[in-house]
Amino acid sequence: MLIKRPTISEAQVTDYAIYQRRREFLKTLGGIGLLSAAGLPLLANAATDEASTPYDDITQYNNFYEFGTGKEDPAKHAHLLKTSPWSVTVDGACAKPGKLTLEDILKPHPDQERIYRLRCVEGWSMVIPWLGFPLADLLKRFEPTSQAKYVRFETLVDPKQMPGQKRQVLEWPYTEGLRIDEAMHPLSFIATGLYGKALPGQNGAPLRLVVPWKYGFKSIKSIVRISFVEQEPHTSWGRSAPDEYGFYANVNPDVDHPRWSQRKERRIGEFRKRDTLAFNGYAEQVASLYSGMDLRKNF
Ligand SMILES: Nc1nc2c(c(=O)[nH]1)N[C@H]1C(S)=C(S)[C@@H](COP(=O)(O)O)O[C@H]1N2
Ligand SMILES: [Mo]
Repeated sequence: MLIKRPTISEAQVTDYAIYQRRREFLKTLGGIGLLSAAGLPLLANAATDEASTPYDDITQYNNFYEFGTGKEDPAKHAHLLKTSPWSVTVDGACAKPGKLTLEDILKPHPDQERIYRLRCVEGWSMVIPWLGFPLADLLKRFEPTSQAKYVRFETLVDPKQMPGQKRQVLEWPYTEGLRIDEAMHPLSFIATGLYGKALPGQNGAPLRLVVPWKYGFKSIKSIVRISFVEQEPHTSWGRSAPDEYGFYANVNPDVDHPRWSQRKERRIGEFRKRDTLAFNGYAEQVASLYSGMDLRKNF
């Protein structure tokens, strides 16, 4: 029997094949000691050996409600988003607040690659080769004070560029947050690209958060404001349904969403469902952040 698959253009297949081969090549060089860890940003910190999800799926099956609630809406409408010039306001409990241009934000941070699983709360997942840098490296530049217990992030608001904002499907701006120790954890990442290329609008250009051990909705896109705050910030999803979308949102197969189980997931491109892993497979690195916490209450 033939299984119907989405068609992938020849150019994109080639693109993907070249990308995988380049990775294999660099892995070989690294393996025989031709490249130091420092000279191998592409592979340092690779979080998984699982096959990366094809570029077309990563960029054509998205959640980005600012462009509509359908999975194809972001790819269709993200061309409306103007990512240059772009600036990010940093404020709250820090010694060096300010409004920075995208160039100011990115300049001190050379590209690193991180291959991370992304598990959506809806029950699907992908493996995405991001380009970017650790969130902690960015946050430290602003010298957060001891009052900075949490970090709040906001996405751009502009219904002309983001037509989905003409409807109140969520509270705009899309707002998310992390506890400061989660934000400073080495796995927390600012992505500016994927598959070795600039980040497409539908994936959150020009810069977005990636927190791989949490459900995808924590990984806020197209960030324009970062605030150091003392209280746990409200979030857009938490406001819309507090019983369904908790602040922590750590991937947890043992805690069901009120309307569905979280035991299994469908990896995009695969047929048989996979078991969902505690902390999305990153338990060894992050479980200690939550020692002593009741993860059913703090879902
Ligand atoms: N601003 C904003 N960020 C967002 C969303 C959104 O609707 N708006 N959706 C979230 C959800 S639910 C998921 S699963 C991921 C999807 O990221 P991807 O489209 O790059 O795979 O983005 C998250 N970040
Ligand atoms: Mo999601």
